[in-house]
Amino acid sequence: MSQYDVPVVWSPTTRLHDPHHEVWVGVTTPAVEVAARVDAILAALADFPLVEASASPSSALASVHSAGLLGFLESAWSRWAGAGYAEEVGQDRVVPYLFPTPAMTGGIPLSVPARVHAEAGSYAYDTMTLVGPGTWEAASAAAACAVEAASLVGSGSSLAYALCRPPGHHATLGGFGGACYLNNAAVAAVSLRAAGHERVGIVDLDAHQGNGTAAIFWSRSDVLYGSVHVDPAAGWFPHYVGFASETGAGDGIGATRNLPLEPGTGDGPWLAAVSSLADWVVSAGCTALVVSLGVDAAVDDPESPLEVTHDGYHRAGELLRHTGLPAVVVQEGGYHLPTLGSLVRAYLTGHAGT
Ligand code: SP5
Ligand code: ZN
Repeated sequence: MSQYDVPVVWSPTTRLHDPHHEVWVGVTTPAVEVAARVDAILAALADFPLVEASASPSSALASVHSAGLLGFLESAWSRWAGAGYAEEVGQDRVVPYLFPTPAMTGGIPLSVPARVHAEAGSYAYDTMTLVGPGTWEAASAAAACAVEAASLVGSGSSLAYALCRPPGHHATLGGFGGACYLNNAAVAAVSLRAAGHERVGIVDLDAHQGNGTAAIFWSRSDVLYGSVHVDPAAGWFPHYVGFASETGAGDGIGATRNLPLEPGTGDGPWLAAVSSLADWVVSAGCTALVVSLGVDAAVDDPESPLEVTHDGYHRAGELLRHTGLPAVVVQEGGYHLPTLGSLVRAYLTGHAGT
């Protein structure tokens, strides 16, 4: 199989979300998950066949996210714009203000707050993941790319790539964060389940553990989640989860695997972890694969301290090709624009066997 056989499912609508800033430890900093990422990846995949997504993501989204989250994301920007926050306080994106965790509420039943700047904290779990004009449209279009790529694989293609952005693996059933709004990999997995695959394996190569995907499938045995990522115990996002001790609950006991690595880890140990996850999904009887392809584990990436090379990503693609499983590759992170496209290409050509 060559690159000429790997469909790149994308949508121009994904460019509509362009967060110019984020808020981190109270400081406004430039956004890294920018619309230019789409074009950096497209440019590097110019000889792959392009497919513009036209699928509806609604039913897949309803099966992985709460109605509350979907309704909030769809309406938040127009509520914010209509309430005049840009003019009155100088903030032109939806930013949470307080978080109704048990630390605040102590178990008292909650009411829905009157103002959108208060309600945002019911769904946003960090201050870095802002909602602006086009965020809902772009995130929905990214989910549509995942549905369409899964549909190609569900109907017989061996490999399809969904150029999803904003990314998705930090989005939970009822929450958004980590630059993610809707969980594209989870959408791909449930779409493959609906296409008849009894057990689907997700292998997450992003530098950060995909806490959203892990949480969505935490208690399920029909979708396995395995991740290699920088050790949260070394002080990295998502900080609270992503530890090796987390292996699932209930029906999902044993269906989650986290392989954390020390900052500074390069190709050798990273590929050993990828190989272990590849063997695991095969031995567990998965018949289809979803790859959460973050390329932010690369050495030049500004958002992670892992030191994987282009050759490492190419070899990771080869390792997952050797599972023999049909695969949907979903884009996650990767923030170094000069190398982003070539890293994605390195992975995909490895997975395609070219
Ligand atoms: C999908 C994905 O890769 N999400 C990344 C989420 C982790 N972001 C953590 C950011 C930590 C603070 N970054 C400071 C840089 C200031 N712009
Ligand atoms: Zn990441």
